[in-house]
Amino acid sequence: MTLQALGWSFRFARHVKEDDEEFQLIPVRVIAQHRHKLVVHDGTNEFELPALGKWFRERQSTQPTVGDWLLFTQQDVSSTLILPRESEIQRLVKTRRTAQVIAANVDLLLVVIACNDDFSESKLERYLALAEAAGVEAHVVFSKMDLNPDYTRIVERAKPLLFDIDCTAVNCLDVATLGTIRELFTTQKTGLVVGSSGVGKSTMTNTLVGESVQKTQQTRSKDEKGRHTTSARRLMQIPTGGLIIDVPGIRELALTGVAESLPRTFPDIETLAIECAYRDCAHEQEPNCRVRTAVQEGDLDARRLTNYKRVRIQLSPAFSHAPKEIEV
Ligand SMILES: Nc1nc2c(ncn2[C@@H]2O[C@H](COP(=O)(O)OP(=O)(O)OP(=O)(O)O)[C@@H](O)[C@H]2O)c(=O)[nH]1
Ligand SMILES: [Mg+2]
Ligand SMILES: [Zn+2]
Repeated sequence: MTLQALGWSFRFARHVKEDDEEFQLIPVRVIAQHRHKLVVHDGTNEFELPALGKWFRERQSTQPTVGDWLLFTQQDVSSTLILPRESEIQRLVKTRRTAQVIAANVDLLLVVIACNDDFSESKLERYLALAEAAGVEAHVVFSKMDLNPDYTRIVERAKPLLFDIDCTAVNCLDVATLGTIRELFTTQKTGLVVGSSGVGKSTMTNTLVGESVQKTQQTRSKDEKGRHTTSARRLMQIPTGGLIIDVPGIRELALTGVAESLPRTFPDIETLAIECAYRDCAHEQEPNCRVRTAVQEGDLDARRLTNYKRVRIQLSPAFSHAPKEIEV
């Protein structure tokens, strides 16, 4: 494997300074995170790094996480640096009222929705908003197509909400249906799989990654107790290119950053809003609100407007002090 196959590119290389090379700091990617250690890869070898105290005293989001690029030398582990992130996806830890970064430097969010009751328009919109606010490309995967003879009806319901975002219907157990998904990764992209529990995230990941990982896991379980608690999150390589992160049991994803507008997820509403009388129209009681008129005239779904307002509030700068939760 090369550094490029791990996702290394100029986007990260530009942060490496001459000094770093002098100190023989080499780039490594965090491929797994355990309670007391990180597993990093330099393109040739895997190393284990103690989860350093200096990181753990800081805000949790500055601790290295799966997907991070570090500059590291075995001579002096304490001089390890974490490179600026291109993106981060957070999870809200309700009990501790903090956000935990579950993956860094993600290029692609694979939103998995099953072709059954799992689908709802509002859920899809919230996932798309989440990807847009995080600055990450989204692709919608409709799973379990094989279990629903009418699965195209679900896809048809979703299509008007997708605009320039693509979708694919798949059977996660059948590799022949995953060609399009595999293609998305071939430029060494890093993808994170999200979706409700049971929709097929792990099944799709396993099918894409193939036997190699399953073998690794079998080998691990022999020599390592408590496998389940140790490798909950791992960056896995797809043999045809790219890297994939499957997160078990993810419920609440939080949003990083704030988005004043969501032109990609809600282009229809934001285009209408240009014609509202007030520039900061909230589309509530204001006179001459073009958006509300569109609802009254049947050109815009009232449900969609309600969901738009909800997502906007969650992403507004006024909420920026707290992790922004989007229940998906
Ligand atoms: N027929 C069929 N079964 C599927 C498909 N995708 C997943 N399954 C089955 O659905 C069940 C749940 O799949 P998982 O991959 O564990 O779901 P998950 O999204 O990873 O769930 P969590 O880890 O709990 O978030 C398994 O029994 C899979 O075999 C599919 O496309 N078709
Ligand atoms: Mg799973
Ligand atoms: Zn308005």
